[in-house]
Amino acid sequence: MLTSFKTSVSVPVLAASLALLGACQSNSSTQETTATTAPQADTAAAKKPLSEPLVRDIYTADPSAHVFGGKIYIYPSHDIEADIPENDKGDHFAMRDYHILSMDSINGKVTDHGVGLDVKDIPWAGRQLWAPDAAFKNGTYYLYFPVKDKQDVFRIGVATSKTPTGPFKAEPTPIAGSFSIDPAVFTDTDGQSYMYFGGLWGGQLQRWQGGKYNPNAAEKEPNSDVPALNARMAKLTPDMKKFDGPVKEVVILDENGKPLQSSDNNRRFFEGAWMHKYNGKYYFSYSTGDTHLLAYATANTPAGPFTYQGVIMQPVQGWTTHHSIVPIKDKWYIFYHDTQLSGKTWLRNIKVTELKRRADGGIETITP
Ligand code: FUB
Repeated sequence: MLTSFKTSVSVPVLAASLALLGACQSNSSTQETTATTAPQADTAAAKKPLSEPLVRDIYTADPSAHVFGGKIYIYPSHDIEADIPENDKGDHFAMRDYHILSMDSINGKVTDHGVGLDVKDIPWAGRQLWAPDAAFKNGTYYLYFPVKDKQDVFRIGVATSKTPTGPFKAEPTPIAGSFSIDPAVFTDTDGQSYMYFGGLWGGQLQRWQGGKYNPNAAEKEPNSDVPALNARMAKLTPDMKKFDGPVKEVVILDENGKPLQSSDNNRRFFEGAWMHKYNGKYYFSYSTGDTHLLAYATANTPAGPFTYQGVIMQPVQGWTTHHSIVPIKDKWYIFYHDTQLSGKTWLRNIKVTELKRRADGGIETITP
């Protein structure tokens, strides 16, 4: 069960043991068992994480990084201690605002620009400001954010600013037709922007079968041999504030061209979508949730269908894993988070490391 797993991996040694084992595991209960019986090999390496937290005076997570005007801007969640017990719906992630961060270079100083958007300034919002993303077009910066509305249903909103660090002003209503969590906005080389979004369990995606919210639907997706529930994507209008056309499913196929199954926890989409383009190919990357991997699939068009390719990052310390991938100068970087500073799954810290590719464009797996 999710809650007990979270508790069981809150120390670095077990997290590193999981990292060695992650890709071979078939489901979350296997992972729990393996984690508690894994030999503590490689102890020295296990104690040293691949990279250090970018910020230490506040807790940050879900980093969406972008380069605007030659500078690196990071749009993370701002984790807080709300003293809410952990559950599978993620109520303990009770964030209330966003702090926007910037860096002149990858190893440079990180500046915290303070609160860019507060939940109290979003007219339709109820609670839980989760993973955001940002975009720039026609002289305006856009901040996309998931938050529960006053009926406790996750929707996606947009706020605008003339500067990348805000303050951002939220539109009076959520984006029409939006639902669930974790918006990631990708602008293609032809200028068309798309939003990828969705998340299972606490992200409520499984409650949106047939395009309508069902408050009585299960809290989790079916763990059986039926096609997996997919992330969603939609074109954005030129003003970046609406969906331009229908919401579509981001279908991920296996090596035989069959849709991934719901029971395929090591490969199916769970949350935390990201899109980037490399050498003309579209790379859709995401978290596998209860198996704690960052995985990716590729396609020849932004709408897919995508074909599963492999693991980008083995499990980090903490239950959630969430990332963004961005080119900076002549290299590619992955921004991600773990719980190195707190050991608590809801108090995370963001990090960055280089993303390396094989000659065929495949991504080398990172052990964090
Ligand atoms: O930060 C809250 C949620 O945790 C995010 O929306 C998910 O992607 C996971 O990182």
